[in-house]
Amino acid sequence: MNGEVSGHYSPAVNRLNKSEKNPGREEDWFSLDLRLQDGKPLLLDLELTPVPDIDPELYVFGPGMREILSVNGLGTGQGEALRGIGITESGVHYVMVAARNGLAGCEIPYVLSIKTRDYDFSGEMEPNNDASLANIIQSDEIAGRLSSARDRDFFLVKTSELRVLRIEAVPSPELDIALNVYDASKKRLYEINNAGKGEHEIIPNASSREDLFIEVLTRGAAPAEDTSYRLLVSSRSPAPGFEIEPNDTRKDATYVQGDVITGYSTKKNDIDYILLEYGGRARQCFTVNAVKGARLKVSVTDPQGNVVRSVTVNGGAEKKFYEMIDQKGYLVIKSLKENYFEPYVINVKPE
Ligand SMILES: [Ca+2]
Ligand SMILES: [Ca+2]
Ligand SMILES: [Ca+2]
Ligand SMILES: [Ca+2]
Repeated sequence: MNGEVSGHYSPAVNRLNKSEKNPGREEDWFSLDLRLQDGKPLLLDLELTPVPDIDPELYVFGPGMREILSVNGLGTGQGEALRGIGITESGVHYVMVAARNGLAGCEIPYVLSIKTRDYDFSGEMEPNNDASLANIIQSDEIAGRLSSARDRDFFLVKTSELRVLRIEAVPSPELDIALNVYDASKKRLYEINNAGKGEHEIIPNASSREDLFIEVLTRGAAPAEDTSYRLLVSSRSPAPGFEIEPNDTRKDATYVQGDVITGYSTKKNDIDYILLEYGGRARQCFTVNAVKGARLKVSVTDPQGNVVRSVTVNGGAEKKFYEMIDQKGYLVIKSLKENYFEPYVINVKPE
């Protein structure tokens, strides 16, 4: 269904409103009888035009007067919008419009636009403001919107085997976007806020054997008008020679066989431990290629993890050094300056 209704923020005290929270408040209620086809969810989009001196509130209730979502607080003389509200059961739904700043009325009417569309996994479904309400990711690109500075959008990546995920958030030009990633027990694994307004945030290689939650949020002030974003999530199997995060400590080191090691600045100040093991004493030649824009400090350790040599490599350059490994040792790659988009490559060969 698509349509528009209009109404007034009436100046009168509504004596019929006996609610404890807002006694006497003038509220405009609209009912929508929404029917799902074969149980498939619908998305409801609501837009309320601004009216001078009015700070509006917008509510959506489902069958049984269950509150689904509400929005307020953008300010006096502002409109409100709720987009992508998930309708998951058939029945009569209600939309309520009220003025937050008391009972002051206005001659100018508001217009409320009401639209529904099919939920096809290419967009978010609100409410999704905590992990228990996360939208399951079933598409490699999802369009979303941060409807206020407080909006949080959670997405769930389902997996039961080791997968390496590339997660990228692409905001509209005025939006300062940030990402958090949580494991299945809601422990935070990544808190990513490297870039500014309008710039991508990226986690190039988050690894997990179990479900992961991605939270999209803004760290900025109340977002400007266009608060849309795209979330790109792709996943692959782990590749030989590739680091597996988390590997920031010796005990979590990625064990690498073969002579090519590839890894990313996965986050700011990332540390990657790589375990090397040989049958005996082996003098190895290390060739480090840092990607443009990055700066890496690469260290080799003894079997106990004590650093025996360090080199710093700047982006676009290659550095070569030799070191003896006695049975085993670690390569420790510290990101001093990050390029999240492309990996570093280290070749290890017997001299
Ligand atoms: Ca949202
Ligand atoms: Ca949300
Ligand atoms: Ca890394
Ligand atoms: Ca790491």
